[in-house]
Amino acid sequence: MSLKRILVALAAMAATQVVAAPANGFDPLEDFTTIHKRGPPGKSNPSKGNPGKGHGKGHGHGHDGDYETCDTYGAAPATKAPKANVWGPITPADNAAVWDLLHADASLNLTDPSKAVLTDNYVFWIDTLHTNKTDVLPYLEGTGEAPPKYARAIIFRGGIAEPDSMEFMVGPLPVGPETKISPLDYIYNGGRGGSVPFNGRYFDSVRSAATEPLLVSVMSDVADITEQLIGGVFYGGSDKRTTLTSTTGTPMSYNGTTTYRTVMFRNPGPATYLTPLDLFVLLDCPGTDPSHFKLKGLVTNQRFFPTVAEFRAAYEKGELKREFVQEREPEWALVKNTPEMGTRALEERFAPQTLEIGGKRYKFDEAEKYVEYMGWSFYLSFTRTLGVMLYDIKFKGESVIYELSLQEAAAQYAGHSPKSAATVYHDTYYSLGTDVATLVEGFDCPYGSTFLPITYYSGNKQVTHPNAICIFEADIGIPISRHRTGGNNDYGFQNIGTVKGTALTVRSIATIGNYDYMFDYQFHLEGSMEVHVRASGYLQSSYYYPAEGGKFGPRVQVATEGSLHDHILTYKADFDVVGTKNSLEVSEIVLVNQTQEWYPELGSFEQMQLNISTMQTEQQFNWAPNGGKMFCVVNENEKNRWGEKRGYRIVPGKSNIHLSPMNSPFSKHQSPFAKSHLAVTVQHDNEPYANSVQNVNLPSAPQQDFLKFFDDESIVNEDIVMWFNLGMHHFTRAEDIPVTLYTDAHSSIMFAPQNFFDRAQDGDLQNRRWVVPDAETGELEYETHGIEMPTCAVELTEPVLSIEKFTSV
Ligand SMILES: *[C@@H]1O[C@H](CO)[C@@H](O)[C@H](O)[C@H]1NC(C)=O
Ligand SMILES: *[C@@H]1O[C@H](CO)[C@@H](O)[C@H](O)[C@H]1NC(C)=O
Ligand SMILES: *[C@@H]1O[C@H](CO)[C@@H](O)[C@H](O)[C@H]1NC(C)=O
Ligand SMILES: *[C@@H]1O[C@H](CO)[C@@H](O)[C@H](O)[C@H]1NC(C)=O
Ligand SMILES: *[C@@H]1O[C@H](CO)[C@@H](O)[C@H](O)[C@H]1NC(C)=O
Ligand SMILES: [Cu+2]
Repeated sequence: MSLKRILVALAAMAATQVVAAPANGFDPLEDFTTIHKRGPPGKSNPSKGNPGKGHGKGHGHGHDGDYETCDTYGAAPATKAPKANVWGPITPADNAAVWDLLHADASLNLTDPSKAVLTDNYVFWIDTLHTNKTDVLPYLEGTGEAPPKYARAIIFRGGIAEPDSMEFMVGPLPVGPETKISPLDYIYNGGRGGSVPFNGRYFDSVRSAATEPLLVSVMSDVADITEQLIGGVFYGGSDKRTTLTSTTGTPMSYNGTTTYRTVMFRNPGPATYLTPLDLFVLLDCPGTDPSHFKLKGLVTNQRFFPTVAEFRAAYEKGELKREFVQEREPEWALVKNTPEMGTRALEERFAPQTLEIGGKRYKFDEAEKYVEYMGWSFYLSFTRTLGVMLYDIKFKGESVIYELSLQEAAAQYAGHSPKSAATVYHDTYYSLGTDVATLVEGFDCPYGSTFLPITYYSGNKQVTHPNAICIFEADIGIPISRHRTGGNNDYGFQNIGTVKGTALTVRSIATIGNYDYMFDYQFHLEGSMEVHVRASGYLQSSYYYPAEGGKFGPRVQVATEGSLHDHILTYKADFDVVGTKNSLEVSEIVLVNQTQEWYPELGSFEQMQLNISTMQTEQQFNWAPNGGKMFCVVNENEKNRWGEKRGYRIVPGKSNIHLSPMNSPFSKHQSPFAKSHLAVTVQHDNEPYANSVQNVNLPSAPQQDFLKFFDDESIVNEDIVMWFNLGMHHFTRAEDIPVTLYTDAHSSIMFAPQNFFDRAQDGDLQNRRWVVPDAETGELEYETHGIEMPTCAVELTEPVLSIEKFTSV
């Protein structure tokens, strides 16, 4: 099998900018030796410390000094992972072999997906199956072999007596005599195992193509009306006369016994999501026989017409109006400079940057996708369904989290129209990992970041997106700790201690249709870590109906209303705080009226105190109002020097919300994971995922029901898993145009050591200052630990963006 490499260069700009060089006069890059006394800035010779390595471009130019180039682009120093990455994706060779094995199996009777019709059996996708933790732990402890990899494969079976979608596990890999294809049932609790009824399964291009003739016939019948009413016509997606785009959201079924399709029309073009039109065509399209597909009705002007005849009659009576004309030109909705908005003073200057000018301070094992940073270590994995996943997260050699992964990116909309009222998205349905792509260096991630590709499989081919994940250490803009000790001397203080604040971030952006979700895992120097998600990209908006009075969102364009919706990002954090046996300690601030003997004048007076308890059983739960409950994952068997249980606190961050609708028919039983802020369960190999990728179409008969995880098992001194939700109530606004802003659309959570250590883990950091006034002279003495400011020239290069595809032939 040979690999054919197709390289599409999007842009290859070789411009080089020299952005930092010693200025005339005071030299900010001046040699900063161990003790620097206050006084006139000493004119010492520029040091040649930290010559550029790897990417070294020789000498900087254009300034008096003769500086080496900073190591901004240097590769992260190599390291060797202590263990093989047993969580990593299956290899391209494994994928191809699994593909061949499936197609060689006569009982599966598979058709080439590119030629498939509704009544064929064909592969939907192949991905990596999670590796059972029970098998991994002995390997990590050195008492067992590395567990083998397994693939998971979803097969659409339109060709069997009761058509469905069926999932299989294939392994062990690599494919050999032991390899078996077996039903993948054990991860699903809905009652049908890996089988999804045909009417609930993913609505792929084959199903879409099968319903297109009905849609085209309805829309052709009313083309004269749509031209007047919404300014366009639809004769089919590939018909040259067509001037509209059609789109369908999810869910498309309630319990898998039928399929309905709610078609919405928009103006085509890059800003299509912002140019919705006031027409919906509702189709019933159950089963594999298109002769059973029927029109359910048309909706416009917020009125429902069961038949084309009734629709036409209303139009001919002059009852249907176009109140607002939707924009057809996309210019106003593009993320590009808008000169009409004017300019801002000093905007022509190069913006501040975060650069790893001292050379990278993290190590990377490229083969095992293993990172070490300032005491932290972890492995990366990736799947087409869930994107980037982290495993075996340790700090200073002790385990903190076994698995940290996104489980679902859900959204639910509201509105008085068939589309906005009925839309619930589960982005794993769309294989959100496959939407993780190109990051623009210097903008999406700092210049000089480490960029990694992602690979997934499309049929028997591998698809690679280069520059899809970035890793970088950045200045967080605050010291992590500092104190100025008050002085009884003439200088006002005795000392100032301040510790440089930086953090390592692993970032990816998945553009799932309209939205660009940015996923960050951030590691702080003192042992805490944060998970952030931000959203940018286009609103899924609605046609503007003034009669609603803004209750589903404001008008944001002539004919466009921002639709109210919730975003809920569900994560799994399998904590293993110094081992697998953990408990969840809840410390609640309670108010008590009590007396203290030495305040007889007060009698009984109010105080707060902690009511400390251990949560007993699996449950979903919420953050307390006013932050009144602290949740800590503790190890009861491990105490710190002070006798306290060692733990990690789950610290609320920004916008820690859960899904608002609790009883909506569109999210009733297939989205329970989104309906609480937090949840805790016992780890089980058959409960690796909160959701299933085809659940969204089964709101009343889910394939996977997260609620079934909660069967009153004890969580005391057990291997517990925390689930948490990040997100936002998307309170849409004019400033969502052209796209939602990452600054505001941001949610986060933190995990911070809580008596995990005997003291804060900042004492061993050397990038700090300890400033003491000399007792005699008052001159300030700075302790710098010999870490010198690099005296080098920063040369930044415009990134070369590319989309690479590797196709096996
Ligand atoms: C295999 O599938 C095709 C349709 O793709 C069908 O016509 C044929 O009857 C099937 N063969 C068997 C043995 O089921
Ligand atoms: C699905 O829902 C329909 C309509 O409510 C009902 O008639 C049918 O029994 C349900 N089927 C299943 C399998 O739940
Ligand atoms: C404390 O006593 C005051 C006065 O009687 C009462 O209003 C308050 O509710 C009490 N607080 C608590 C926590 O019991
Ligand atoms: C302390 O917490 C426990 C467990 O939640 C609860 O049963 C008890 O009532 C609380 N006590 C006070 C004083 O709030
Ligand atoms: C993982 O564990 C489950 C539950 O014990 C078991 O059914 C399944 O076969 C295991 N998977 C693999 C790949 O060994
Ligand atoms: Cu939104």
